[in-house]
Amino acid sequence: AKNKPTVVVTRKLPDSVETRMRELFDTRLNLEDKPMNQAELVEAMKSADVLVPTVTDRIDASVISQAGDRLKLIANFGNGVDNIDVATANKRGIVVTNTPGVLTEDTADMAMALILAVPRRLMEGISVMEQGGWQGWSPTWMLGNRIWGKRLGIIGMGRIGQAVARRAKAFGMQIHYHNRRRLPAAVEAEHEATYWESLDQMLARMDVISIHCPHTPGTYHLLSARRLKLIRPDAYIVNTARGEVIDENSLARMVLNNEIAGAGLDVFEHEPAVNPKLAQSNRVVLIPHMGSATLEGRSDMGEKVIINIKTFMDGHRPPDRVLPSML
Ligand code: 8YV
Repeated sequence: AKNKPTVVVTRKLPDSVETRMRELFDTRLNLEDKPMNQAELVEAMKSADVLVPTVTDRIDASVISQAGDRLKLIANFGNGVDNIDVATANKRGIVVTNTPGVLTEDTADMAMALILAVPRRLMEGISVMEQGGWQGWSPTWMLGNRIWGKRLGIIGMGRIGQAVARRAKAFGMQIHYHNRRRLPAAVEAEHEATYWESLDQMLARMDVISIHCPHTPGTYHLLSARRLKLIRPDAYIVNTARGEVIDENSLARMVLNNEIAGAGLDVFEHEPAVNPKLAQSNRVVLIPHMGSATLEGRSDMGEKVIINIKTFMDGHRPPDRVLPSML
């Protein structure tokens, strides 16, 4: 019988996924679920044919070059691969895969939840009730902003961006988007979406902005201090993509100075740290990187990881191979 590949998993995964992996591979699990530091990652990679990292593992050029020759596949448990230096891995003959598709709807749901929660001041209302602070109803109290009829500007109109567009359209929003490439006319028509080649021009016209692009060298601080200033002071911003896409310090300052109406953030520049200015403000809703956090989603992500490993080990091209040219 063929030797089973040694698969090192860096974090605790759903039980069903771990069970299946143990059946198929010589699987080394991280039952404690303690994040590995760079030295521990290097050690783990030395004894692995396959590494299964998550967003909390920084597989940079230094880690890859110290990892030795045994490692052949990095099967990321996650869609974003900004935690992995894909080009360096590929140069050393290591294939990288991700888990696209299966977290689209869950992430879009969370973005829509924030698009609703922030303008309607949902968390403020909840916190009044939790603190027993409800003195009585008033026609002018707790007024938020309507989203129906408003303009939603989607940055990054891929799978998740389009899933958000479908939801927002059902809530009566007008869909606008900025993307590296304009969508085919038929897809644009399906979403009744308006394309903005200029991100600057789009930002200045939107009521709500939602980010759905990957974090790459090209999108780092895409929403820089300068661009954030283009956003109208009565507009809202939602981020379920990657914290690095927004200059978080500048955003925090703007929120405190009432230069933006509010923000709904699932992701942060230096997770798990959160800019304390953001945490202070009641105009923001903060959640801890929960976009894909459903039992179903995380199980499906595990399935994808397993299929990628199996296909690769059987000598075929894994379905979700990531190439530097795709980033
Ligand atoms: C996960 C994500 O939380 O897929 C992504 O890019 O950010 C989330 O699905 C995380 O990546 C798991 O590693």
